[in-house]
Order: sequence, then structure tokens, then C-alpha cells
Amino acid sequence: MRTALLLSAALFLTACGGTEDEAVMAGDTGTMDHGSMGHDMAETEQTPLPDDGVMPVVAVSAAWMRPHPQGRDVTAAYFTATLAEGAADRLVSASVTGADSVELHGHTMNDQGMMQMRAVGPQRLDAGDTLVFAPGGLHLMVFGLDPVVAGETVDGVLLFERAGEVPVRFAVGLSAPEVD
Ligand SMILES: [Cu+2]
Repeated sequence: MRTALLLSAALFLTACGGTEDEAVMAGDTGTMDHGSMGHDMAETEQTPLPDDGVMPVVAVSAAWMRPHPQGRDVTAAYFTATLAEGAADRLVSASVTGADSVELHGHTMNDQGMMQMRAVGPQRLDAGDTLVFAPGGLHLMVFGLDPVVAGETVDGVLLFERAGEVPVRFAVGLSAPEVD
């Protein structure tokens, strides 16, 4: 039994961080428990952000989105965000042009040692820190978008508590775009 659980955990980890889209999507929409969003939101304590009097400016890089696996309308998108100015901000939500909805997701280990993904609350970003959405960790779950393929770009918006709407352009591909 224990072996089976460990194997399951390994499979989920592979699915979350790997490049095998069918495995990823099987996990995204099938066996993975997305948990209760309401529960998670309630858990998130909205501590006041420190204020240095400077309006935060968010810089987004390495924005990319996985192509849709055949027959699925769910995919994941990733990015890296830093503060170019200001002391602190918080990513509240995200949207993608043409998608029905976008959720902030994270991975957690359940009490049986299996990785699960679930909707998470706002994600804080402090000066000098990096907010990383990447395979195996935080990701944007994109629902109801017409299938995209590698080489395309998709526009979206990251909504920050202070900086407001930050435009982002996701490059569709199987891995993060090269940083130039
Ligand atoms: Cu997800």
C-alpha cells in the first residue's frame, strides 16, 4: 500500500512538472483534486501591504502557456513577476483573452503523500523577491480557451492589488521561452 502511494506521488509530480501534456492534463482535469476554492480563500489572511508611498510597478517575464492537449479545453500558463518599483503588492487574479476563466493554482501534499493542485488565494510579491509561476508549483489554470498551439501568443492580464492590471503576453510552447 505504501509503495502504491509513493508511486502515485511520483506520477503526480511528473505530471505537474513534466512536458508530457496528456499526463499533465489527465491530472489537471481527472484524478487531481482541485479542492474547495472557498475554503482556500477563507484561509488566506489579507495582511495589509507595507507602503513606501511608491505605486508598485510590476515587471513580468518568461510568460508562456502550454499547448492544449487534443480534446481538452484546459491548459496551464506560467510567468515570473518582480517589482520594478514599490515595496509590496499582491497578485489577486488573472484573465486570458478568449478564456472562460483563469484560476490561480498551487500544489500541496495531502495527508496521504500525494500531490494535489487546488485554487489558491492572492499571492504576495515583495520588493527584491520573485513571484514564480512554473511547472510543479504555482500556475495559472486556463479554462475554456480555444485550443492554442506552439508558436502562437495569447494575451492576458494579471490583476495586482496596487499596480492594477498588468498586461502579459504568453508564448505558447512546451517550455519557458528563452530569456534574452
Ligand atoms: Cu491547476
